[in-house]
Amino acid sequence: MSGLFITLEGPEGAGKSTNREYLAARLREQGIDVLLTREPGGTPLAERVRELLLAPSDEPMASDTELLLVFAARAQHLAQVIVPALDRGAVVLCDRFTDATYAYQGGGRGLDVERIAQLETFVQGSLRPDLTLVFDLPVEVGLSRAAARGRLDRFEQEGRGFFEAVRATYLQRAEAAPARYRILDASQSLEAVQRDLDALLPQLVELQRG
Ligand code: T5A
Repeated sequence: MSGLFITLEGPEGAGKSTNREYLAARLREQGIDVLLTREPGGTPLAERVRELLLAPSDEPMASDTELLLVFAARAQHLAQVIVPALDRGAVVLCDRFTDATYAYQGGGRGLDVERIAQLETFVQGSLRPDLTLVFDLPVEVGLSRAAARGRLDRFEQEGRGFFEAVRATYLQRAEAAPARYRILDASQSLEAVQRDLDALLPQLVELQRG
């Protein structure tokens, strides 16, 4: 695979969706082939699984069901979209990927990290992101941004402790493998976050060309 796999991560309301568009536009200005996608989702079938995962329901979803649905959607997304794009040499910018599984199902739900790691290898083989941008911000700031948009999805209805664990897991993972992660202060103004992304751009272009 000759492309570059970049993932955007962070707690709720961190600004990933807003900034992925910005980053894609900056990379395209450099003449780079960019594929913008998201998880859960990214293909029609995986988007249907996303609906199952995000829709509030009277029937509680077992944590193992949630974990397996996340990886089922990922298997489809990898086969249909991510791997072909990397094979043709594109930069794949993916809004959430397996770090989110460690953060939400591992940190938030408390599922065994070893089980997540086994599924990661089963579904992805040796494929891992080349670079992960973590949009970090205090939980209450992110939740208030998400709440301002109106109706909350199934995850957004969780309590504060869940999201503190999500945030802590992202930061622990970034600390454990600093070469792969860049942490951005997402509590700043949008303009300031985008200045930080601009500062990262030369590095991303070099990674793609190198
Ligand atoms: N999930 C996902 C798992 O549990 N396991 C997994 O393996 C995966 C892949 C997906 C959900 O699925 C879970 C995690 C999630 O709960 P999602 O829609 O991808 O859902 O994720 P969310 O975090 O819910 O997406 P959000 O849209 O809430 O957050 P974003 O994308 O980080 O934030 P964004 O860009 O939509 O911004 C939110 C609001 O804040 C404003 C924006 O204008 C917008 O209104 N904003 C700012 N305001 C002020 N200053 C800034 N710097 C701002 N940046 C953005």
